[in-house]
Amino acid sequence: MKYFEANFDGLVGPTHNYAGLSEGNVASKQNANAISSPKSAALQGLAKMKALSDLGMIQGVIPPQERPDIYALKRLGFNGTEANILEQAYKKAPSLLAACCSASSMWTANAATVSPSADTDDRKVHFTPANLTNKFHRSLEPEITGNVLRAIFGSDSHFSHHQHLNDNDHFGDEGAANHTRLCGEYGEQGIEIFTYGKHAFNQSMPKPQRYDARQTLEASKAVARLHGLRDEHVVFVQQNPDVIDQGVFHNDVISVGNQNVLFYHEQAFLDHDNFVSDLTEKFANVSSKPLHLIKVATSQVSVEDCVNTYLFNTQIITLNDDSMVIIAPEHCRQNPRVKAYLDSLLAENSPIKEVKYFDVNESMKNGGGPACLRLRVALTQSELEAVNPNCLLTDELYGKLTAWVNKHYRDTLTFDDLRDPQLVIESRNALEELTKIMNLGSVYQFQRM
Ligand code: SUG
Repeated sequence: MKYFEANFDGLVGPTHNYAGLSEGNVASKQNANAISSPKSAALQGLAKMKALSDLGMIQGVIPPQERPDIYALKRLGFNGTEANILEQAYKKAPSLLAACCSASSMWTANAATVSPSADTDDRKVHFTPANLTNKFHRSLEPEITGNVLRAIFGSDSHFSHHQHLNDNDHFGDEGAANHTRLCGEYGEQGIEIFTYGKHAFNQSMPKPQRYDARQTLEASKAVARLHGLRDEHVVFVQQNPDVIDQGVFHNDVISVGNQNVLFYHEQAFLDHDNFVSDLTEKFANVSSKPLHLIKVATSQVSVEDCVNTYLFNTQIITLNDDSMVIIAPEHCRQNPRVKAYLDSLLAENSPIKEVKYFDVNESMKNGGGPACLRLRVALTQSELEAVNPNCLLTDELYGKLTAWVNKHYRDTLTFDDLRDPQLVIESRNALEELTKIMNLGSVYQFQRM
């Protein structure tokens, strides 16, 4: 049987903007109120998807959500016509308007946690949408994410969909951004690493002091239970609270894995030595392949450089010839220390043979690198055949989506533009057309009313 790792990238939505909504996310705060370009953002994302597809990877697309989220504004007490709701929110609660317009569903590493069928008790692929409770603008996403995932992975005999965890900080869950799966081949039993930032019920355990930890141990354990994972195939590890306080708001800003490679910074994990011995032992029980732990020292790359360049928010992909390639943001090439490190990595005898750099600057300015933009789903051949084919990138779909973006998206967007009622109409028209292109059915609220 053949196995694949598919990357499902989030298509950037028509309201992409910089609102400084994410405390603890350095780029989001630094670029607050900058002028965004929704069109360039979406085209940059599509260019990355096309490049991976051209490399022979299975590339999927996850559609954006409906924004402005008029329903959220109504629920919070704004009423009247939609134009009125936007105007009132703009005047009386500008932060709420910004939150309800965020295109943040583009970072699909936070859409859900996915466990492939090789790891689960019932041998189905399991999906749990992330509740994203820690940030208001992101907490608006999970329900529609669930609809969208069902529209893409519809077959009950192959896929199992769970409701997102309880909407409460005790179960704060940020999805695959804090979840890494290591394995020999994608279709073999793997080890799933769940990284958390704090304990919810035991307040005496270490936690960051400056910024909130978004993911709790309790949430990670609940997802592992829901997915039917066995204890011997799961590792729970706490993120180093000090790095969260330096802007590492998700573990995928400081660590990334692929098959038998874990690429990470020496400061990433709280109890590094125990973590490594637990992982090494469990990995050896499921795979005969050697485990490559590529640990980057602070003397090679500082945590600050990691946060500024997203060295670890890279994708490590395996090409058809079994060599591994790092998909990195341009920022890594531009930073001399990080570039020197990556050059030295290529000279080493590791599975990583090449680094390819991509311009995803519109996303980076909100703290989202190449890895934030994708949700990984390891699939068998028959599971792949059960995926909605209109959500898998082909040259034809790429052409259609590029034309769709050029037709519907604005070149620039400022905070003042968010109160424009025309933006609601534009966004709905765009999504209505997109649901037809991707054959999604009625996943959005405006289509169900
Ligand atoms: O949740 N930024 C996102 C970035 C998510 C990155 N994802 C991963 N690391 N996997 C966040 O902080 C900023 C929106 C704004 O400020 O306008 C934002 O939501």
